[in-house]
Amino acid sequence: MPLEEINFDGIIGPTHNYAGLSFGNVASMRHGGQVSQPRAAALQGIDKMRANLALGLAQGVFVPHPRPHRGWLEALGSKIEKADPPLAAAAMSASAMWAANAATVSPAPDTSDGRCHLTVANLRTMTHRSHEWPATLTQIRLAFGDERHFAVHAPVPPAFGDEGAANHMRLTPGHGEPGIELFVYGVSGGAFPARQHVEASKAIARLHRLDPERTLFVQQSERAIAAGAFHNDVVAVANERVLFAHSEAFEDREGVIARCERLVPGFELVEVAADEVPLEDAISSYLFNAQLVSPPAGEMTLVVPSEARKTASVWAWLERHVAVNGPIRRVEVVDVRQSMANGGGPACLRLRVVADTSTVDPRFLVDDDRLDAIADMVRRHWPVEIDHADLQQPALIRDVEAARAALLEAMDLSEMASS
Ligand code: SUG
Repeated sequence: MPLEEINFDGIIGPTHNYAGLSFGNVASMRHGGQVSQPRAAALQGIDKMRANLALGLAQGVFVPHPRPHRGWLEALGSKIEKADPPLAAAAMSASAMWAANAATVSPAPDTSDGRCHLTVANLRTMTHRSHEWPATLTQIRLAFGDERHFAVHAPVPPAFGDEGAANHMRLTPGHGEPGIELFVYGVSGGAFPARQHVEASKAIARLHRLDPERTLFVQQSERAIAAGAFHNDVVAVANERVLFAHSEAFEDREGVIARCERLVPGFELVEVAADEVPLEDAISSYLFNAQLVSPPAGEMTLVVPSEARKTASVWAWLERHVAVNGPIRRVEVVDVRQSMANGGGPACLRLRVVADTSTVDPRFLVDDDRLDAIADMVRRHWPVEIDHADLQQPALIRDVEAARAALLEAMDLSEMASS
């Protein structure tokens, strides 16, 4: 079987809530304190996966992590029932749903040992995300356990923040061919933290045995981080030979373009100028947090969140450019509003892995029937609503733990019950 791009989406967990935990993430800060709808959120995520399947794309999933994270609270000398509310909220977060932050992936054609390398992200900058990595590592080791084809690395040491594929892009003539990899790091972002450290990016490039000649380290613009683009995938996305980016995404715009032109035959830049779509509109609409995909039988398609349609400058830009000129030929709109309210768009919800599907543990791959079974568990067990003031209620905790256990059983993954 040939190598193909597989999108692994995080199934949105039963504790999805709005606790306003992510400083620098404008949507999370704005929606903090609102009532969330975990069941609707998870069903929206499943529908997005169905849309990928309908395009003929291979689809995988990651399962929600155990929440509350009892082990993390225990290590802090606390318990969910008694923890201070901010600590309890961090232990209840469903943030592992944003699979783009799970790991950085270098496909086999780029690495010197011909295996696909994955390094789990340490996510050390945000408290509620810093404890995700052990469960992510367990899951990635299971899904990509075939060492003939995959090399899975534990996170780089927490001295250097790493946010995974959200700050990594790949340009290639075709997914199964050698590509160039761009690691986008932050230095500062005004009042907001830069989450990706250049030393973490460099370490991953070394661990993944990438060719230094085909590896770029690119600084994210300070202005983008300060405007709320806490990850590069909020202002740029790459697919095959195409880089779709905002003109203010990178600190050294000309340098990035020149190097891509030199290294990628047929490189195409689709750039959105700041005078057509201001950075703030790009960030609130998540125009760039789109899935830019190449369906096997179709034309390059941009899968945008419904917020893009509601933002006048963004929708006008798409109407003016897509299918008129350039390589992006179609736009698909998906509704992931529950995730968007926490700053997670269509691209945040998925991790791209280039692999032969027959080398992946099949329990992590889905078709429409498996999605039906997952949706059934969601409808039966996911809470309809969560008020973040109720995060420590014993009845809610009992329900969300039972919900995850039921899902794992339905997916034949009960061995992950405690991890
Ligand atoms: O890390 N939001 C996530 C959103 C991650 C988006 N991922 C990518 N851009 N790839 C974050 O900021 C909000 C959680 C809360 O407020 O409860 C949150 O963690």
